[in-house]
This record gives sequence, structure tokens and C-alpha cells, in this order.
Amino acid sequence: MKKNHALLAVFAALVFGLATGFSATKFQQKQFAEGDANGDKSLSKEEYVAVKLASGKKSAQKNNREFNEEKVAARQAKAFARHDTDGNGKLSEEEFYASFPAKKK
Ligand SMILES: [Ca+2]
Ligand SMILES: [Ca+2]
Repeated sequence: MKKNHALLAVFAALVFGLATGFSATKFQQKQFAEGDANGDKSLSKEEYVAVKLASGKKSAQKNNREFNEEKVAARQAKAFARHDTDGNGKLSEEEFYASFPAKKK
């Protein structure tokens, strides 16, 4: 029981550290950190599209799929506008993480 509580505390701290109401995976955190080229803790449209292109390219190569950079860039630019829920032209960490489909538990 004690052990469970300790784990729970660690988990709560992690979640709290990210703000409440959402949790991000390591992958998402890494993408955000890598994507934020100028370090202002938010992703501009360019930063967002770039990181999506990079990861899309990687997975396309891994799966031996064709990768149409222009098409993906256009799609991601649209996705960016959808995910920028407060419309300030940047994705905050919260907005970025929310852009991922919820993981099944
Ligand atoms: Ca940035
Ligand atoms: Ca925003």
C-alpha cells in the first residue's frame, strides 16, 4: 500500500508539473522540445509544421511509405489552425498535446 502511494505521488507530481487536465507522453514532450526552435515555449506555425514533417518523414521511411512533403505541410498547416484553440497564432504546450489523439489505456 505504501508503495502504491509513493507511485501515485510521483505520478501526481508529473501531471501537476505539466498543468492539470492533460498528460503528455514522452514522445509528445520530445516533439514539443525539438519543435520549439526559438525556445519561447510555444510552437509557431513554422515550428509546428517542421516538427510534423520531420516525424512524418521518419515514420514514412521506417515503413517504406512514400512521403509527399508538400501535401503533408499543407495538411499540417491546416491542423495548426485547428489546434490553436485560443487563436494567438502559436501552440502552447497544452494546445500541442491536445492535438494528439487520446491514447487508449
Ligand atoms: Ca517557438
Ligand atoms: Ca494558441
